Amino acid sequence: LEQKSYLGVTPPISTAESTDREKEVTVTLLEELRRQNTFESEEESRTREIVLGRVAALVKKFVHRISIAHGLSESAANAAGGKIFTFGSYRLGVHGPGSDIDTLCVVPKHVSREDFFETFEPMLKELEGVTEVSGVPEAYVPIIKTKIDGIPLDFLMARLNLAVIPDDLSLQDDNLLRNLDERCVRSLGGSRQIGEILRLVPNVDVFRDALRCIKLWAQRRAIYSNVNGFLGGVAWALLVARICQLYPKALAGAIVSRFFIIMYQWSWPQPVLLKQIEDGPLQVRVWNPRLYPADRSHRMPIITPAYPSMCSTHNVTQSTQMIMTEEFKRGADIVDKVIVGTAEWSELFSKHDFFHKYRYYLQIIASTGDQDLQMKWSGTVESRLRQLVMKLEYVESLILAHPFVKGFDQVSHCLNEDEVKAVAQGEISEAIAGRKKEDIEGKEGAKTVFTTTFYIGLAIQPKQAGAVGPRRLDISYPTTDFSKLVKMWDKYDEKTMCLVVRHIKSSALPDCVFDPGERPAKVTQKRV
Ligand code: 3AT
Ligand code: MN
Ligand code: MN
Repeated sequence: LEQKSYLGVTPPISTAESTDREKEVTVTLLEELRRQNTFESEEESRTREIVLGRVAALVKKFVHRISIAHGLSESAANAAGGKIFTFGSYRLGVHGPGSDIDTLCVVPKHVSREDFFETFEPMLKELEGVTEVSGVPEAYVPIIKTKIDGIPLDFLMARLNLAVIPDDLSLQDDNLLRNLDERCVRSLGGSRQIGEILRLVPNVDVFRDALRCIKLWAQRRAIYSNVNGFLGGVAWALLVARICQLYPKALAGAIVSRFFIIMYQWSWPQPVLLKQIEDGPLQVRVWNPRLYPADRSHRMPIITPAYPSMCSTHNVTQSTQMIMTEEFKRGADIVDKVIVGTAEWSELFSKHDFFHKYRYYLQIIASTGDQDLQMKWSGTVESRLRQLVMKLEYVESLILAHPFVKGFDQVSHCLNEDEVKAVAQGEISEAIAGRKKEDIEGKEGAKTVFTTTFYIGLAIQPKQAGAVGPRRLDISYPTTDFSKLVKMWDKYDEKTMCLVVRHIKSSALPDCVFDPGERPAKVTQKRV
């Protein structure tokens, strides 16, 4: 029987080494990535290692403390162990300056999630160099966010069914998931997926350099965002990893070039897999379009490799798929030119043109009178935006509805109820915009309003030749429907939260969506 000699679900496309030209463009690519400031300094890198060392020791101290409280002997408490695993961009080796370190704390079975928030969190607060600590125990994936020596860290925790967590523990074994709390299974997920990705690529250094390029490109082109229907960090990593499998000997420059052309031509909804999907010991769903209709609706399925395998691109819609496909094409064209020497890598990373591209935009304005509430309300609205995009996709004369990847936050100090109403409608006059907190302090009826404005660009079908009268675009149904849907949120309160959806012409876009000097010259009739 022939032994499989390759990584992936098919043999490689080519096992050839990169050409001399591909070597050259790989060198210039890395130079450009350095110029674009995607790498941290050596000093920051050392700080991270020191912080991680201190954190690893703190986790052991925490497990020791809880063990003693449970009546274990000093030696048993020491042996109980405790280990940290990193995941996210740091573990992948593609983090930039200022990235966080996503850190999973693995503890033995006598240490509980309550201990994590009641004992470990206060221990963190006492650690030298800690500036921020905030635990969110009720989150879907419970988390403690912190900053140590200037480095942001996200802490998750998983309690395994083991009396002792040895230093050489690996999380690869699916049986570790047996009889665990769901939150622990979810917390282990990120780390297990990344461990598997790194095992499934032929050359980790090539993978890292190519992924760094794709990440920067996707961020600059405004298509890096899972919640808005584009791809998140894990999905981009999986795509690059698959290309690495298909060209196991290629250098990063060659991987990037194949990446664009293969992704442009991919026959979706054929899934991208790094290995065959495996079954495992839990009563949980594994991605399976033959069994589950919901999985059949995934347009660009990119499947995580570790059990339980899931689709990392659940949010992709018809519109976002079209936008990404266009970007793959643009990338392929530029990289072709880079290879023949008629373009520079920097062209690949030029800023998106979202706010220049459309004649009409939808503004979705979420507002409240309180900063903390605003975070929750705008987050809820943002998480439902793709529902609006999908409803708009049914509108006949719309070719696509293009959601922008981030909302714009503004704080407005209003003197009266009329101003409050105007701001909530997106009408922030220069007088309001220029006002400071002090200007309204102590004034009766004055109020501060927090707004977050999301944008959807509307590509409208050109008017049919011979058609009579103006083309009508009726989007009242999808927008009303969307408002209703958002307000079904169980914490929605009509007295404190406001949502406005309206459409504007591109000329009415506010200055804050443009970089200084980016705004196209307006045709002004006022100044003659
Ligand atoms: P950065 O370099 O940190 O910007 P990253 O890929 O590490 O890039 P994050 O730190 O935001 O990005 O996320 C790392 C992983 O943590 C990705 C995902 O598995 C998990 N994760 C992120 N946000 C959440 C969330 N809100 N809830 C649960 N898991 C999350
Ligand atoms: Mn991270
Ligand atoms: Mn994080």
